[in-house]
Amino acid sequence: PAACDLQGLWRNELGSNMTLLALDMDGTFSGSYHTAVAATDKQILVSPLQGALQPPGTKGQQPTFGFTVQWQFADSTTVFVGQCFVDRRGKEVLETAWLLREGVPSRRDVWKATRVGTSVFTRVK
Ligand code: B9F
Repeated sequence: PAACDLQGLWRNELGSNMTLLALDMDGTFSGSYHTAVAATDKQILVSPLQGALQPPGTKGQQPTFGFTVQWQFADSTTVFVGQCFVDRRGKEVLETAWLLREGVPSRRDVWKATRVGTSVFTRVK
């Protein structure tokens, strides 16, 4: 199969949408993230992301990547790491894991500051 292309519009199992822009020369990229869920009363805002893609090796064309989302409506940051897989029909999926760090008022609250999960993105466009 052809190499995975990160650029485009992706959606995960929660209904969150993200747009990844074209890669820079060095494999870094930017984009935007529109989360479908937030567990807060604050209004959800589309938030910027910055990432880096590992160049695909000579054999595998299913590269790993990471990106950081800087939430615009909370003192919180989510990082995603993942790998882009392409099946024989050319369908791409991003298999990811994430860590969400919530801003807490003091070190006493650090124990509850991190959430973890996995997420699968499929291409919308
Ligand atoms: O809901 C998060 C938040 C941080 C502090 C107040 C609200 C920000 C959005 C996170 C979205 C996550 C999910 N969306 C998605 O597509 S990122 C991983 C999941 N995948 C209250 C305190 C900490 C969380 C909620 Fe908050």
